[in-house]
Amino acid sequence: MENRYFSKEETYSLEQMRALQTFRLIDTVYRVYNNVPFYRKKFDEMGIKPSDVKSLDDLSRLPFTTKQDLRDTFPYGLFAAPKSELARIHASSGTTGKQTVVGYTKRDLEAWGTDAARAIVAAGGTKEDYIHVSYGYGLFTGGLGLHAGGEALGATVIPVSSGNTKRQIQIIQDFGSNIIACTPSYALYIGETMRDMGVDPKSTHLRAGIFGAEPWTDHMRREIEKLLNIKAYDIYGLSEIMGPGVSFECQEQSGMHINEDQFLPEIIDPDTGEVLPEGATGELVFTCIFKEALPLIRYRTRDICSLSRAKCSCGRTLVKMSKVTGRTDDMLIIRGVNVFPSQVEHLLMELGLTAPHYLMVVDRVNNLDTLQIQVEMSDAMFSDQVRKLEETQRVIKNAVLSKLGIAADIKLVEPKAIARSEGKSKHVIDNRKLDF
Ligand code: DLL
Repeated sequence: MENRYFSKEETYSLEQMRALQTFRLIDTVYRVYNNVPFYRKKFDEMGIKPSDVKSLDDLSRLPFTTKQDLRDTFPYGLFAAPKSELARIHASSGTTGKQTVVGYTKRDLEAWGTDAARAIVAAGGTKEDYIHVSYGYGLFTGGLGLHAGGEALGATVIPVSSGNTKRQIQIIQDFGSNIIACTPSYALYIGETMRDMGVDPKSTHLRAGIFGAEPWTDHMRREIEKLLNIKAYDIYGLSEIMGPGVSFECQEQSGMHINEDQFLPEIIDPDTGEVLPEGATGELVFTCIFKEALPLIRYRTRDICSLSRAKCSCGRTLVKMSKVTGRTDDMLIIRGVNVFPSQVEHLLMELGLTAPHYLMVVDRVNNLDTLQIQVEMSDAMFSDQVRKLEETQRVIKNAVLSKLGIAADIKLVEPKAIARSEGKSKHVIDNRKLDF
């Protein structure tokens, strides 16, 4: 197998990596203590001075950061760089309508380009390739993240963005796309559409795909590989830490190498916060050690996985994380969009048109996620004319689309139709069966 890497750090010895990480961790701790009042207060409360952090072993003494902390300091409270240094803002879904805002300096954007370029190279990409980016462009980090990776590599980027599947296929054929980047479910959909259109995947120049932003299984991988006649690679990331490219798969296709020269990973017990040993399954936590604008300390991703330092046949020494098999919270990822049930509840309360009882039914039809939201009518509404009910449905549908960014089918159901529960109420039925 060909051994090619984008950066020297990918094959550092453990000793070299530890030395770099230690230096960067210490630098980061001073940076946040001096520039972010939130961290200074937390450190002071815990009696930690930046000078106390001398080695990687001191990491576990530092406080955690959560999505709630980002929300409480909305929009820029955790930023460690002055406004004049910011080069870009992105955002991801929040739990109650408010987005989580993240920022980058010029150096951060370059580092991100490096992260994504490493992923493209690990998927066999070279500067000769056409990189077809079908992740959405905009506040979502997918499109611009892979775009930066392609440019950093010196490849040719085709910034198609998502949607209009037939056009995607036309572009693959006409422009000679070699590597496609999108969500795995969209890749399946493109493959199926290609088949329905009678386009032979072997007649295209597609060779590989870089798929992430949502959980997917090895079964889906095989389906995609067959339908598109490519090798399919996983890529992981989250806006709070960087975006796509926090970790990426190599030719071995067994777990994702974490760019640990930039992001220090830990696995913790989500209930106790205790750090777990290598190989244990738990919640993934990251400390950004090479970020200027938003260097989060021990950020709790809520993603469940495990870490491994087993030798990899690709030659990279970067620690690997397993596929993400679940979350410790109730966040759903529907067609690549992060959705919290509490957002739906919040929105229904805000509209005040119906009772606040609802049930989200998620499914996968023809390889595309579908969302139906069943909303209970109030007793008063029950006698309303059909036209009025249709209007209510339309208003809710539009609000879900504009606030949550997702198209949903709204079904009004009779008062008391949604089962009440004595304990935690059940707001979601997820029929997509992802067996890991
Ligand atoms: O989804 C960034 C991204 C874009 C990653 C394109 C890969 C490709 P957010 O919108 O902030 O960022 O969502 C982050 O998505 O905490 C995971 O729960 C989930 N996620 C991302 N990648 C994967 C993956 C982008 N490969 C959240 N497998 C994360 C499973 C993933 N889940």
